[in-house]
Order: sequence, then structure tokens, then C-alpha cells
Amino acid sequence: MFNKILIANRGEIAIRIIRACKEMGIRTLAVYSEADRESLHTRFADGAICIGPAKSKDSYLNITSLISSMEVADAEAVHPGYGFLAENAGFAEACEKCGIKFIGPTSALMRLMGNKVQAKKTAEELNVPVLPWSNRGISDEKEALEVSKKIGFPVLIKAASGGGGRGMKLVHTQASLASAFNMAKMEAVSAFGDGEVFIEKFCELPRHIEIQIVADEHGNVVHLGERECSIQRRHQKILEESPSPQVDARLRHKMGDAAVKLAKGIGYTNVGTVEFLLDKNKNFYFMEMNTRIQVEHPITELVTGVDLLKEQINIAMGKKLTLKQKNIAMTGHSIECRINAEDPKTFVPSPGKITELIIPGGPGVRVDSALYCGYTVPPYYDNLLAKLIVHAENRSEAIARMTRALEEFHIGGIKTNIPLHLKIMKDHDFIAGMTDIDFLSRFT
Ligand code: MV4
Repeated sequence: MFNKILIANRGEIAIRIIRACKEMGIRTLAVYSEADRESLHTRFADGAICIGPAKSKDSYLNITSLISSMEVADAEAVHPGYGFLAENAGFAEACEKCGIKFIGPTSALMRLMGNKVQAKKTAEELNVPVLPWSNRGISDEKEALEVSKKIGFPVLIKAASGGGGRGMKLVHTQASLASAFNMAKMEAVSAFGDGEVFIEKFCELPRHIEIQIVADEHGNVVHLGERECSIQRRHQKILEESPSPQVDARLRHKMGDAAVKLAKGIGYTNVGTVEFLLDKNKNFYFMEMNTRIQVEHPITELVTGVDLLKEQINIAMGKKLTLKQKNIAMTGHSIECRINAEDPKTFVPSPGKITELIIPGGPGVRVDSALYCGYTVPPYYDNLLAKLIVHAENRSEAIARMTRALEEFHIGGIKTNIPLHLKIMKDHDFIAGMTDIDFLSRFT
């Protein structure tokens, strides 16, 4: 049993973690930057330590400060949340060396899945479907051309250390390959400090479907079905739902099996997400594995009734899963809207003081947020203000519920994307469940 957990994060996810700890009788230690003195997570935790200046690099990403905070305050485990150090294998390794339990998989597994060439190779070896690809990192133009011809244009050049869609180059013809290849390599060096790239067959207008998995430290793995995450802009998701309107029980079973096979094959532990692309013909292909709790985890919690944060903590304490695959069912339909501090038309961030706040409620509504009236949203971090999550008996009722909850939601003093979400709720393609990854660019 953990006595005290340090929460190496801020905002709504820090609060989500504190809530789980409190219900489990575990003490919590918050950390905060100088810009977050007035943040709700510092008040909700049992204790709080300032770890540095506003800039993430100097505070939430400062591994030395975090480790010494844990030692000073006697915290035996750390929850990284999402973003910041959540997928930093170096941080997980530093914790392992200091005898601090990192609530997540091992540093070795994070490193394996963090390299997209290694991850893909591993998936392929385990017979998880992948798109035709170079089968290795590609270092020169000549190799790139040979491989691309074999795969067939169009191809995508991706950074091995990239992920989340950053640093991809689409190449339609042989003539434009060399320059795109060299550019991709250079950009990969400057963005990730690693110039390794690989080449993959381009999949046109796919959907992004991901499977949630839960794995204990005794070899038991289950999946909790899928999330449909195609509605995004520049690789930032803005709305997610579960189940996907495009996935039936048979496909869910196949994708879930593939995700569990991968997790078991690599000895994965804690919660994780296996990302797939689903093409027009409903073939699915492994893309990446995320080794963290994700922003959109609540929709899975609402349709399965599983508390993913408590699962994470119990697993990290060495407990065996009590979940059994045959007992996991998806009930009803859940949608999450990410409410961001931004102009709904230009997407320009809009930090500032919240002067009025009315939070929606009523049946089937959940709001995960760190907002309060009078709070000033700092300009230094991501602009997620709140996650508005609904659960209803079926998809059309979930859309109706989300519409009325969005109408109730009032945030005064700053701009938010609530109007954009209301527009999506009325869109015919959305209502029909026709949401591929280009939905939002067609829409705005
Ligand atoms: C692709 C693809 C098309 N073909 N790979 C972007 C995020 C990363 N996980 C993988 N990504 C993509 N990989 C092939 N071979 C299109 C995307 C992609 C995308 C995927 C999921 C959600 C949104 C996306 C937006 C643009 C591109």
C-alpha cells in the first residue's frame, strides 16, 4: 500500500489523480510552478511544493526538483499524468534508481514504444497488422527511393522519435522524394535530437481508433474497447467518443485481441493505449502505443464503469487485476468535448481571468476541470480548460445531452471553443458518424 504519491503534473489531470488517491486513502503531494500558486491542484492535495519558475522546463520537467521533492516529503510513488514527463523514459529510470515507484510501465518499455521503428518491428513480429513499411530506419536517399518504389507511392516519411504525428512528410511521387526525405531527417534532428526516419505506405482518409488496455504485474491483460479520436486539428484531439460509430462487436474483438497480444508480447504493465488507423475497408493497422493515461480516458471509464486511475495505482502497488475480459461490457455511449481557452474560429489561445463560471450538471454529465471563478488561466501551458464528458443510453441521446450541457456551460472573461463544439453537434456528417481524420478541416 502506498502511503504518499507525488503528482508530477498540474491542471485537471492532477486533480483527477488526487481524487483517486483520496478515495483510496493515499496521501497526495502536489508540485507547482511559480505561475501555479493559485491553481486548484495545490489546494486539493494534502501538501504542495513549489518546484520552480513558470516555464515547464524549469518546473514540471525538472527531474532533479521532482526527485528531491519526493525524498524530502517521503513520497514513495509518482504519478506523471499525461504530457510533461509522462512518456520520458529517463525520468522513469531515475525513479527506478531512487527506489521510487513510477506509476506506469518500466523505463525499458517506455523506451521501446518511444522509438516508432522498434515499436512497429515488435508489433509486426507479434502478428499485429501494420501498413507496408521500410522495416527499419532509413539513412540515405538511395535506400529511401528503393524502399518507396517497393511500397508504392504515396508514402509517408516519419521520425522514429516522433509520434503523435509530429514531423511527418507526405510524398506523392518519386521526383519529390529526395528533398522531402532530407527535410524530414533535418527536422527530426532539430525536433527530437534523433534523425532516424522510416517510410510507410500512406493510408488515405483513415480514422483514428485506439484501444485501452489494462495490464497488471502478474501477466494479466484486458482491453476496455475502443475510443474514436478522429476529430482533431494539427494532431490535437478536440472530441472523442466511445464506442466508435464505425466499430461493431466483431471488429472490436479483433482490434482488442491485437492490442492484448501486443501488450502480452512485450510484457507491458499498467494502463496503455494502442493506436490504430482504420481504413475505408475497415482494415486496421498498428500506429503507436501510448504508455500513459490519456486525456480522453473518462469516456472509457463511463462506458465500462472502470476507474482507470485506481487501476493504475493498484497495479503499481503490485495488486492482481480483478477485471476479467468476459465481465467487461460497454454500456451506452460516451462523448468528451475538450473545452479550450481559444478563439473558436482562429484557434488562437486565450488565457486570462475567469470572471464568471457556470458548470453544467444533471444526469450523465461529468466535468473534469481545474477551473474556479476568479482563476487566471496562465499563458505558459496547454490551453485545456475543462473536459465535458457525457454518458447516455445511445449515441443520439449522448449528442442531445452534450448539446444541452454545452448550452449550460458558461465561462466569462476569456474565449473558449464551446461554440465550435455546438456546431459539431449539429453537423450532419458528425451525426451520421462519418468522422475521418480530415473531418475538422472540411468543417472549418
Ligand atoms: C498515418 C497516416 C496515414 N498513413 N500513417 C498521425 C498521428 C500518428 N499517430 C500517425 N498519424 C498518421 N499516420 C499512414 N501510413 C495519417 C496520420 C494522421 C493522423 C492519424 C490519426 C489522427 C489524426 C491524423 C491526422 C493527420 C495524419
